[in-house]
Amino acid sequence: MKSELRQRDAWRNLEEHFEQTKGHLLRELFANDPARATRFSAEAEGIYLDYSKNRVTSETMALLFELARESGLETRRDAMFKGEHINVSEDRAVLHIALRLPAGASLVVDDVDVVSQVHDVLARMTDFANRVRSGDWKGATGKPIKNVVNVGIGGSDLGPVMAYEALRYYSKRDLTFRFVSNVDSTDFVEAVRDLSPDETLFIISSKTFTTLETLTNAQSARDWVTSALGTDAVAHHFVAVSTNEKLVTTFGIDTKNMFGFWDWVGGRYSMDSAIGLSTMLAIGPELFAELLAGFHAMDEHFRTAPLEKNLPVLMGLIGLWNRDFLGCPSVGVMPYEQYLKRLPAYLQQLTMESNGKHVTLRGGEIDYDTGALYWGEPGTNGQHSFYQLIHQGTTIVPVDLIGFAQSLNPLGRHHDILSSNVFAQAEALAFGKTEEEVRAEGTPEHVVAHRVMQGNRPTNVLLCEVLTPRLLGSLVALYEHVVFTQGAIWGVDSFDQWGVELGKVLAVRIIPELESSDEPELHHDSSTNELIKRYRALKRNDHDAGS
Ligand code: G6Q
Repeated sequence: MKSELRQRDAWRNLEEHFEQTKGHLLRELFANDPARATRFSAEAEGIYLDYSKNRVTSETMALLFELARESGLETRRDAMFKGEHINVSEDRAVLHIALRLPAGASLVVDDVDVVSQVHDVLARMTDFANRVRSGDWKGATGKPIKNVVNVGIGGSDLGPVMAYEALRYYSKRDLTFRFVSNVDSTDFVEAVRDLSPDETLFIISSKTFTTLETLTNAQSARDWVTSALGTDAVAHHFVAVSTNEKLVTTFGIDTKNMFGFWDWVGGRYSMDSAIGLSTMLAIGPELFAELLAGFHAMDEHFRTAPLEKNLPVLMGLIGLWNRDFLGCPSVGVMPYEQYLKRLPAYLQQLTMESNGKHVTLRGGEIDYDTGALYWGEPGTNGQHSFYQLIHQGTTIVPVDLIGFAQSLNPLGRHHDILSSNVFAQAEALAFGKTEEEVRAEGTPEHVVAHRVMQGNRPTNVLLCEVLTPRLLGSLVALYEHVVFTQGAIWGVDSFDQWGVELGKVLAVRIIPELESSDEPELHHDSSTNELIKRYRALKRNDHDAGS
């Protein structure tokens, strides 16, 4: 029997509609409707979204809005904003939206006003950031802090790194920022090799304070500091961001140097919580407040704008149409802004950890496609490598092209050259080049087929004025709510991540097998056993013993 979603009238109508319209070409759709660009565009919070170069008609959009309504998107959205426990598999509220509510607002969840909690932590972060930035906070030898190293992984790393890179233009340049995430010792060693312990502050960022990678790196950081400065130095050189007071204390960080958050903030939705402490240290509390204001403005847009003009809803629905009806397995995100170079990696976690699910909220098996693969690189670099496949490959890859009208570092003609590529790529992907056009250029017959570009390849263009902290907040919130929109329709729990657990558990079992000085008895499958034996032999530099 088909799933609930596939039995919905709107879904069935969309299937039928797809069959009738799948031969439509963007060339024809544009030729037949001179107002297409204005009809299929929307704007909010400084982001102009042109979705006209997607394979949709007014009817497609109407059916998609119907699907959203039939699937209860608005009810589920309102439930999130009210703090209901919509993360069912973990029985938690999902309240990253509360992290950016202005002071004075109120949101009572499970009998607690979370907004005042949020602003208490923000006030402590502000005080701390001001002390470090002014040089008032001193290291163990009395020197001010010059270097900040965030130690965290996944949601406790990708947001901080992305935001630091994105807002580097606005950052305090006499502070150096490093981010250590990988348990590969190279990450830590390279991050600190040119730093002095007495001028370095570590932020240990871990929601649970149980994550093996982060605790291993934190321990190495602690050893690095204490071997140079003694144990008392920990209080001057370590702060923690976590929900777990007990384990922070056990690690040796005083809770007065701890910044808390709450179980209702998912890791991948936490860059605007205390996990953003490194961001606040980099750009200062005032610009951090602007970042939060940008998030909040997009939240309000998502909460109140009619679906037909609602940016996250529009992008979410188009993504779903491309995924489930056109059958596109991936989405490329290409920011034409060098400062956003880590945005694709950030969005990869946000989207794929949230919607890479194969069961519904109630545990039913899913018989349609959910989360697409997200990937990307800043433009124009990607154009000189993988764009070939996007233009002429056998897989259709819908692309989000993110452009800005102004550069933060204007230099000669650079910015117009960069931006021309945003528009040119969208144009080329949509309209391609026909056989006749290729021939008309005098192309020798044997290369005509090679030079034909089918076109009809979907893009969204997001055009903004200039990258500011506020704009970054709105842009990230836009994608958060795109994920929400799709998750609500697919009926999945976008806020858990059980899929990452098994590998972690198995690794913990394997660690002693790699470390043991005696040859361990291995009880895995033959492949895993052989790999472990070979690793142990190579580790001893005993090349014959592996097989
Ligand atoms: C994000 C995930 C995951 C998490 C990391 C780090 O949504 O839950 O990426 O952020 O595993 O977890 P800790 O912050 O608890 O160390």
